[in-house]
Amino acid sequence: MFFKTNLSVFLTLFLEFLSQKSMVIDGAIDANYATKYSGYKVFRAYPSTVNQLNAILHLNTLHNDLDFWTEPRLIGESVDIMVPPALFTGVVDYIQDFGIHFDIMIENIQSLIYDQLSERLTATERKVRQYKSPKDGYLPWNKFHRLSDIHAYMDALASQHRDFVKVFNIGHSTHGRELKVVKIGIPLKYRMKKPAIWIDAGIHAREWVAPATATYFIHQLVAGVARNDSRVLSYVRNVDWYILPMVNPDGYEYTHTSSRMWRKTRSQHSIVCNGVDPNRNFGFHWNENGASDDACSEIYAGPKAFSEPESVAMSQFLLKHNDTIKIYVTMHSYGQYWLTPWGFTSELPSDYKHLYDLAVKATEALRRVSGTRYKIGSSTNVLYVAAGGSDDWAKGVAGIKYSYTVELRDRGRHGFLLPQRLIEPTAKETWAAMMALAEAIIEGLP
Ligand code: 0X9
Ligand code: ZN
Repeated sequence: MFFKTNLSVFLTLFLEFLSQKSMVIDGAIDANYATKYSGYKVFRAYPSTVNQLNAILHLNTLHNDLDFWTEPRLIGESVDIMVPPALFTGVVDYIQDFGIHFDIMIENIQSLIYDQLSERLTATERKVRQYKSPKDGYLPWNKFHRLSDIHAYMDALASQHRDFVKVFNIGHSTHGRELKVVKIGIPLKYRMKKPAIWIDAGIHAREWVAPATATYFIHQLVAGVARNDSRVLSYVRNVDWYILPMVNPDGYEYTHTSSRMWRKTRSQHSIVCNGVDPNRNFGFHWNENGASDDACSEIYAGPKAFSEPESVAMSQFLLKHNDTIKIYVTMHSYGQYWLTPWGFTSELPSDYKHLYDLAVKATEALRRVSGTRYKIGSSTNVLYVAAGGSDDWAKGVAGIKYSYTVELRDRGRHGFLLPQRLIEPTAKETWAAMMALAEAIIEGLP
């Protein structure tokens, strides 16, 4: 019933391989972008016995076109699976044969993709956009933006606020796109060092709300200083903020032009399938549990640790600044989890209590904004085992004590296809969590 690859997929990928360019600017949208996911559904399965859990685990190995949005882990915990129309009957039969209960969470992925992009702007918003653009330092949070706009926005802020905003490039993606970091902080006298917070987003291409949220943080910091907000002034006087809103720009652009549900990078280590999961590519317990050797898998760890220029650039920067960076935050979606290391083992780090206490402060501040609840715990214990993640590396190798993966909204109603109207509420509450982190640094972390 299930075949691993088919000829047309192979040919498309091979043609893409032949036409790969070293430098790619914003690409045009493919003709089939609007129809590619027609009829795709998301199933939520509830394995309730060992046998059923094993059946779901086995299903995950049967066909690469079944995209597990969450990994099977424990009896009683749900698993979200995106199923193409051609596999629909086969999957229903399979799940029913094992007596597994399931719901259909998303009836038609393509119509959610359409809804996500077609939400209308108000007349005022349209008017504002006529004379304000990212190049003027304006980026509205009711829209998902292309990479060129995000970068233009960062550059504009740096040139408008030279005294406390700096933008620099820490490397390039496989296709030659810049990995732009913004540093926001009012310098101390004699160029003395201060504690810093690192925030990155967009390591997984399809998790669009994460980079959007990162740019919202940039806005909050810059606008807060511009209006002399005493709280924000204290955050930028006492803390330096390094923000990399787009770790995986090739993948992100690909989700805008070719395949909305793409997760990985766009490198080619095999002629059959592209891309490495950058969050399995970091060199700490690399390619152990929860990662794959199969280039066609969504959790492909790569041919070796740090095979991807994106993970190399980020890790080198973190190592260079690990004397000042006190907190590492990497933003993903979805699920509303505030995760601590470890992701490679179910054992907890010895200082877990400190990490947990700070996570409580952050998620309580977040919840006070509009009631959104987060679950806190170690990645392996709360989600699933997955080695080679950036969070584990940041703690285990770079020695950054407070390392977190934040899985933003929602809990599966829209999954990766969060509507544009929810960008701002998501970003706003998460910004409250970031302020709590800064305050904790200022008060003194254990
Ligand atoms: O699987 C992942 O990489 C993350 N979840 S996601 O749905 N955004 O893909 C969780 C990563 C947690 N950290 C580690 N496992 N190290
Ligand atoms: Zn992710």
